[in-house]
Amino acid sequence: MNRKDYISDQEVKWCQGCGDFNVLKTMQSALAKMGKTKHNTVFVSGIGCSSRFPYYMDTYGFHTIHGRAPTIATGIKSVNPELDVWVVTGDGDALSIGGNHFIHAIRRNQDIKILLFNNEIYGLTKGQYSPTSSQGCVSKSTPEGSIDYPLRPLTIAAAANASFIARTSDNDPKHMAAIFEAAANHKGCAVIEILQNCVIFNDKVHEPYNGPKQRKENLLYLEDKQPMFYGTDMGLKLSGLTPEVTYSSDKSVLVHEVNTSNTSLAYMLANLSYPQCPVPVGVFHQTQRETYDQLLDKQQSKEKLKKSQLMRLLEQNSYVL
Ligand SMILES: Cc1ncc(C[n+]2csc(CCOP(=O)(O)OP(=O)(O)O)c2C)c(N)n1
Ligand code: SF4
Repeated sequence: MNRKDYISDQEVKWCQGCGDFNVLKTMQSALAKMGKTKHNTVFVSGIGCSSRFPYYMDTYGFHTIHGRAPTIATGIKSVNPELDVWVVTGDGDALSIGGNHFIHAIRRNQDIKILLFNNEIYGLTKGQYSPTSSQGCVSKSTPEGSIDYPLRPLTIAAAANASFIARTSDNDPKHMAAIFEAAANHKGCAVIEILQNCVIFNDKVHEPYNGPKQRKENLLYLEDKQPMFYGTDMGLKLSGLTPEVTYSSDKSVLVHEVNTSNTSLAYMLANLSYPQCPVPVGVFHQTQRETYDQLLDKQQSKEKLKKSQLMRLLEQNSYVL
């Protein structure tokens, strides 16, 4: 298998230069590298530019209804646990109209991988602000600048106890591919925020930290069991319960732990924002617990057993009450 095997015959309708192209290419290559079969792979999306993704993958796909992709994906995985189920959603799709669905799919730990394309704007509808837009964001619906406090998507994932939480960037295919692979190998609900550029309505919104020249100084590359160093000589520590930047020579620089018993560390990392702090990328959190499809299967097997015992009893023709 190679990338070409995953390219569909559909004309790609994203704007030239849109960050979605890189995500698409990277996913196609990653699936080929992992040897994933097309007939066992499905992409489920909601509504938005990013949600056109399933058309462009030569796998199974379902372009569903606004905000409901995680729920439909939950159903798909429940009835066909053999499938690798990926959800594609935008910051508007997942966090405005779909906020509720996003939370509940995560808390159930259904074995689906949610790719949240965060461009901090509604792209498809031509540039209204979204729940992740920063304060001051001037958009079609906030001509005087947004006064809302933005949501940080991975704080929601941590609050809903996601078993896999990660962040990557559309302009770093190598990093993206590694995260996609880690998510694919995870059994449980994976939430991956992709910092994505909407070249038309919110161009360069992430550039101050993920631009090719800026990322070395401003991204914190998380590595399990490694100190949280970033930039030339900086690190992250806790002062009481508050994260604080410090020099890398400081002995109290935090050491990252991916597999923690709860999502508190992931929540703290997900809440960091530039320019006060670096922007973490990589795997924030990963734990293992039974998934929704496994629990459902167990429950149904028990029910089937009960039913078959009852049927046997009934077929005996005589029984004592
Ligand atoms: C029920 C309903 N409400 C509103 C819309 C309009 N609408 C379409 S896509 C969208 C948001 C898209 O933004 P996002 O999820 O961030 O995706 P992007 O286009 O940026 O990839 C909205 C509000 C709709 N299609 N259906
Ligand atoms: S409007 Fe923005 S997000 Fe949508 S295709 Fe164009 S560049 Fe991409």
